[in-house]
Amino acid sequence: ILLTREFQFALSRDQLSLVYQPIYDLKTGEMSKIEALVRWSHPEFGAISPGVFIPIAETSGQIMAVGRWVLEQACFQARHWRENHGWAGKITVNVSPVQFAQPTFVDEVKQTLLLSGLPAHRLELELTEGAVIHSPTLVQTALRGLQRLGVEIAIDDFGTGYSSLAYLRDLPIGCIKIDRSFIEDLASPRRAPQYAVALITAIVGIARTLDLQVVAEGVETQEQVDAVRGLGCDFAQGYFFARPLDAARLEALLDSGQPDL
Ligand code: G
Ligand code: G
Ligand code: MN
Ligand code: NA
Repeated sequence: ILLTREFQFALSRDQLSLVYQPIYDLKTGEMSKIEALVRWSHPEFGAISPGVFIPIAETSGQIMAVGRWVLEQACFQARHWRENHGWAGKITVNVSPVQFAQPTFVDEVKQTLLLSGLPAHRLELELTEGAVIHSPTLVQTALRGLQRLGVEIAIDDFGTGYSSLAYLRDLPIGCIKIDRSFIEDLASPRRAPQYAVALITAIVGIARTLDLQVVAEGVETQEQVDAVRGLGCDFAQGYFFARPLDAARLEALLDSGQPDL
C-alpha cells in the first residue's frame, strides 16, 4: 500500500530509468537486439523490482503512462545508438497486456516511432503468452495493426504460459523467447537435463515449421551457450554475455566490439 502510493510519483520525480541487455546472434556473434528493462529507484527504499511495481502500475492504471515513457525512451535511445555508435539492431520493449488491450495502443506506437525517427523494423514488442490468450479479438486487431506498421512481435517467457500452438500459427508473431527455466535445467544436476534438451528441441522444431526466430533467455554459462546453439536457437541473452546495463555501459560495450562466442 505504501509502495502503491509512492509509485504515483515515480515517473514525475525521475525515479524510473531503463537498463539494457544485449541479445546476440549465435551464428555471427553480432549484438542483434537489445532488450530495454525498466527500473525504479526510490530515494529511501532503493531499487524496487519491476516484478513488484509493474503489477502495481497495472492495477492503478499508471501502466499506460509508464509504458508510453518506456517506449519513447527506448526508441530515442535506439535511434541515438545508430547515429553515434553505428548500431542498427532491434530494440525490444516489454508490453503489459493492459497496455496492449487499449484501442489506442497501435496509434501510440506509430506516433512514438514518428517522434523518435526510429524505423518500425527496428522495434520489437515482447508480449507474454497470457496476454495473447486473454482477449483474443482485441489482441488480434492490435497485432495486425502492428504488423502493418512493420513492428515485430516476440512471445516472452515462452513455454510457461497457457501455450496454444494455434495462436503461433494464426497471429503475426516473428519470434519466441524460450523461458529461462528451460535453459537453467540444461545445466541442473537436480532436474534431468535430457528433458530440457527434448523440450528445447521441440520448441525449435515448432519455430522452424512456423518460420519464427528463437531466443534462448537466461544463458549463464559457456556450456549453455554451446547447448542452445547446438539445439538450433538463433539468439541468446543472459548473464553469460551481459547483465542489464545502464545506457553508458551499454554504449561502452557497443564501442568495444563483439564478444567471443
Ligand atoms: O528486469 P527484471 O528481470 O527484474 O524484470 C522482471 C519482470 O519485469 C520481467 O518479467 C520483465 O519482463 C518485466 N519488465 C521489465 N521491464 C518492463 C517494462 O518496461 N514493461 C513491462 N510491462 N514489464 C517489464
Ligand atoms: O520476463 P523477462 O524475460 O522479460 O525477464 C527479464 C529478466 O530476466 C530481467 O529482469 C533480467 O534481469 C533477468 N535476466 C536476464 N538474464 C538473466 C540470466 O542470465 N539469469 C537470470 N537469472 N536472470 C536473467
Ligand atoms: Mn522480456
Ligand atoms: Na524476457
